[in-house]
Amino acid sequence: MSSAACLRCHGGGHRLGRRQRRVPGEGRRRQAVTLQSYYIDETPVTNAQFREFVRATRFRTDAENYSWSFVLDSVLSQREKDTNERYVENATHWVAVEGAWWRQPEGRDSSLAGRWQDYPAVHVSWNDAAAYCRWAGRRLPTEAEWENAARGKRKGALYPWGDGGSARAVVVWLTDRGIVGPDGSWQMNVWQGNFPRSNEKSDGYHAIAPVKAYPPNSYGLYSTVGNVWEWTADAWRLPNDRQGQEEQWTLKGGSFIDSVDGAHNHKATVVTRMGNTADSGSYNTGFRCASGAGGGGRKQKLDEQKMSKLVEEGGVEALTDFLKQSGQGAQVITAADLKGKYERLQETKEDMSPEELESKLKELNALKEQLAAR
Ligand SMILES: [Ca+2]
Ligand SMILES: [Ca+2]
Repeated sequence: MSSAACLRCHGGGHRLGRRQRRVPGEGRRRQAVTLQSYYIDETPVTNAQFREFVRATRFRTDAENYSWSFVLDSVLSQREKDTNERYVENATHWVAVEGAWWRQPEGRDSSLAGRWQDYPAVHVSWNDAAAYCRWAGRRLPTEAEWENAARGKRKGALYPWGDGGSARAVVVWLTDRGIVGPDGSWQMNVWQGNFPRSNEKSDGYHAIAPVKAYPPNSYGLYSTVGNVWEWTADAWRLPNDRQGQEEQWTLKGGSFIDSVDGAHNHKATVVTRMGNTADSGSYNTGFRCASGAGGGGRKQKLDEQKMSKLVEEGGVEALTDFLKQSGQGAQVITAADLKGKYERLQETKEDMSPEELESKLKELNALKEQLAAR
């Protein structure tokens, strides 16, 4: 297969998200995780790479099976605009285009001529991305792995190049954050102007950009924030009122339709996230591969993991039963473990409802009593 440059990321602690106001629709933030070392591709999977997979396996993508996919109207030919339906309520700029799939990103009268090597494969669903990874002997990165790699050496930063200073005026704001370099050059592909009707393209691209159009971050990763959304291995937690709906998966980093300040669509940063179903793909959806033993990426001692799961599913009673049955209580929780749990609670409590927080505190206090009773 054509070589995808693969970068090594060292393991260690990572905090998902940022200590900031919750963004509507972006779900819960601020989780502390410990990552094992892993490898991640320097760019999203390109059209040429995806072609090798399809040639080798005769794989049919979800977009082909459905025979259509969503495309932004401003990239369509007049013929495609006239012949296809718009049926996304409140988002009529997304057109359901017959015959749009990864080889024909803008529908039947488009091709990948000139875009094989440098452009990301799009109209890729989670199913398609996972199949590619299996074929390549790789896997999708977890959300924490993706975010950690996108931040590079700048831990806790909102952008691959860091954070910048305070906002004063738009231009200063952009410059401060490194979104626009000192020479006025942009660092990522997002949308400037009045979405979806006008696009000033000051970053050089109206829609999808080549994967190396902008500088890499300190780990050598390109095209993380903006350009195309990227699938991860993590399930998306649906809000309680939507439980029972079809399972969703987490996408990271935003795309070319997003904005620097959240004035329209998402505010594009390394923590930007959304969920979608496994068969969904569109004109701004791609992925990159990872590998390494991390798998789930969340390295925890087995006993602690089991303990958390027991508490989650059956409350403290279930844990007490387990302790009794296993006779290994002393190894299951230590004072250090408990301290760690309190610390993690301190970090994540801002994102919890009062009820959630109260129940967590109750659980921890029960564990404390249990520990004291030994
Ligand atoms: Ca752009
Ligand atoms: Ca992206």
